[in-house]
Amino acid sequence: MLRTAMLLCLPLFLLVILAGCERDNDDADADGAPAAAAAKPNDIEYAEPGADLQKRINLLEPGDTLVLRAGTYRTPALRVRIQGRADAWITIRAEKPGAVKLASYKGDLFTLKGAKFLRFSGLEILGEKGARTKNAFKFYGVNTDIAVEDCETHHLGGSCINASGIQRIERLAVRGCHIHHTGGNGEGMYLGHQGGNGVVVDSLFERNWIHDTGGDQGDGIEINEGGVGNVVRENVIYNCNYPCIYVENVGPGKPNIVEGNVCWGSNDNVIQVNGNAVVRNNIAFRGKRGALRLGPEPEGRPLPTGDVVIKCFNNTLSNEGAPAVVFDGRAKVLFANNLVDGSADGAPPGSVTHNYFRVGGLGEAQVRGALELKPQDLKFFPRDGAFADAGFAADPDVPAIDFDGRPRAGAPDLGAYEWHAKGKPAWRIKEAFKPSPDRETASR
Ligand SMILES: [Ca+2]
Ligand SMILES: [Ca+2]
Repeated sequence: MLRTAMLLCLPLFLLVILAGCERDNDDADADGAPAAAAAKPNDIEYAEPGADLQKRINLLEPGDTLVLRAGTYRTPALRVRIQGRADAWITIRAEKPGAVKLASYKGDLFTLKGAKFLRFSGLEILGEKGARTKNAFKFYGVNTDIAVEDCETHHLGGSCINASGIQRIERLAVRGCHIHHTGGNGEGMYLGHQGGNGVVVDSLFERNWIHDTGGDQGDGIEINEGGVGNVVRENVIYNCNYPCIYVENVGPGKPNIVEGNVCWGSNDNVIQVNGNAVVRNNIAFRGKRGALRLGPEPEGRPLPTGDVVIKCFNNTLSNEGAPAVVFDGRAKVLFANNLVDGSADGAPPGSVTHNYFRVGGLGEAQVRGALELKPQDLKFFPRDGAFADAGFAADPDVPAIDFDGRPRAGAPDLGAYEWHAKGKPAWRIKEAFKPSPDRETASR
């Protein structure tokens, strides 16, 4: 009995010693530098299925990592109110990516409010029968510097990222996530708030694989009014009820960038951009209303104001049964170097120049050639050298690389690929993550 008590006391004793050491260090720090933080080593904590995750999350401090061991965690919604520091992020991650499943009894899985410098990595968040997780990550209030990496979310009653309840998010990064089979409103990511009361800014959404987004709406990635300085790139998005990518901002500010994405299969427009954006190097096809729409819907949306121009360069747009590109007719555009494998609807103010149109034609300096794409085989590399070096160069946002991340040589080409005689893309489009150009180079 005494022995047990001593054993129990021993860790406590060590803790007192250690705490004492920390205090000594603080006292020794005479030059007035911030002391306590440096003295505390970054903790790596482990949790197993059945652990009280809420309690464990509440204890995390700057620099700490909570590692979830393999298994299935069934939990109430987890409130995340913790803050790391720029030099000491807090991480919540799977010990082995893909081996940790999280399901909420009901409601959301993680709810973030006032969180900062926080990373989630390698987690699988799912809805299960009888334990229907709504949103995987639901945001409230103000959150900054949040990363969601290499996670999978699926069969939810909501979205992967739902930021409908925010005041503001700055520097959110969602990358390498596999997002599918959403429910509720059904967006893969719902960023900001329709009408602009709550904005997502300076954020990055890259190399995600998003498909089969359903529910009432089911956009793939939706950035709402007031969101500026965001980058949506290198995502593979298909089978969406609403647009695969929808970017609404019509006001001034840093443009949103939509680039290097491949998107197909929407009951709406495949990509829709309403204003103040640069849209380049994308491949979009098979949309019930259009492959690309530039400008808001006719019904009751605000129009771009002032000098806002939608710049649209080097996209490959293909469609049958509906236009390949739809111009709102009121939103100002600079539309150049695009391969339009189908028809164009509407006539925009602004400049339409150096494009190919398979059906009909629009604007200045149209380029002719034999474009034989095979959308059914996901093949979009043009056969005809007529599109090489035939483009428009006089804008700083004309891309210096192509869809595959290869440098563009000579004058700009038309379409998402830089044409070359070998006629082969670096990456064959498929239902998978798009590899990063770095990885691509490394493997060649
Ligand atoms: Ca929506
Ligand atoms: Ca070229």
